[in-house]
Amino acid sequence: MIDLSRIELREIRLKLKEPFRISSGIVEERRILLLELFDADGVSEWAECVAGEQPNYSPETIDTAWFAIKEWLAPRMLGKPIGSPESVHDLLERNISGHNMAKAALEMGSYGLAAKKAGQPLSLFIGGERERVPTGISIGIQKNPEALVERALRAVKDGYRKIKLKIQPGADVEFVRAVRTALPKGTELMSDANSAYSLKDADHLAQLDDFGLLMIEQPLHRDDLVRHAQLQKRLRTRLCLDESITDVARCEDMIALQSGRIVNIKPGRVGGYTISRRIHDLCRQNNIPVWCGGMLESGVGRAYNVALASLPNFSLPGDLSPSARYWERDIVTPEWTMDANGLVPVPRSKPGIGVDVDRGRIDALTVKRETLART
Ligand code: OSB
Ligand code: MG
Repeated sequence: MIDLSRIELREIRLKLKEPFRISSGIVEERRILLLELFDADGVSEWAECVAGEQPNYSPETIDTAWFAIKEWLAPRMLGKPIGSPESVHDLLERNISGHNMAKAALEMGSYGLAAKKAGQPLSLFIGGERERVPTGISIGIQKNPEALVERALRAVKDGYRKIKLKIQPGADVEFVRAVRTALPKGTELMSDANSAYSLKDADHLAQLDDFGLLMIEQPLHRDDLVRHAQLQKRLRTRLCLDESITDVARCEDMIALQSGRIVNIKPGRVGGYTISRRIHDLCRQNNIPVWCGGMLESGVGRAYNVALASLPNFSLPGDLSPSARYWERDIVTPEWTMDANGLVPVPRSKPGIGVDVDRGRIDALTVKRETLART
């Protein structure tokens, strides 16, 4: 049981080592919303809201999430004993549509807190089985194919199990060809368009079939499930949906319509762990592989992704790169690491999220702070 006495929200700024460009926008410095959930028993745990700076990937941003948490979501939880974190999703969903990332931050934080109170590591608490999770890297759009090849080769040398190339019109077929030619044979390669294309581009995208990609992620708009199905019929390469899968029903639609054959599960995008789990189970029943996506999280959000990816049907490498891929220094100890085989260890001994937050460093990075308490 959890019983939240207060929630602290803060925004920290954390500069990426290198700007990250996707088809819909670029980020150089993350504005990260961290939450600290305090239980009436005195136990506390950290959580992260994965909403971005701009409403490009999804309609949410850090600012809309802050507002939604403060005005609508936190008041539903504060000062009301909650039997199990599994009930938080329904509690937050009733008559509040959208705002999945804001909901997910509280919902996953409830799992983190409940795990800590139960004296269990988060991965075991949710039924995770893997002790290490295989990891890929997501490489942003570069100014030319040479720059992309250089980064992809470095990533293979580092041990990453899957190389994902961000693409957009004008930076696609020739960029992917250059990387495929340069990489060792058999390297798992894929691309992610973040909705940059339309069905008119089907013939153009079919050129990517030559490169034996593991999948093409989200070529069309998030609402285009029918059009994704039409596109899938014209491609040999499997489509994977990311932005489109915002709940279990959208995943059922994807399966019924054959809009895609693989799902990228981001717990933030679907409102948290409960729905991630249902999507995971639905996909397992339908032989759809899933993998855990990322949103350039700090070490706190990463803890939740790594724990989720330890569930059994996460059969493909996730976007779960180690701390050093993103930051000069992460905000957690120990930092997230990856071994030479591209495996990230899942914390399996410490209760809760499994990493400590460096409070002095967080304080120094904080630009905004607010305490929400029961009114
Ligand atoms: O589409 O998967 C995406 C980052 C921000 C927004 C959308 C996406 C991404 C990534 C980053 O690909 C993956 C990571 O966190 O390493
Ligand atoms: Mg994606």
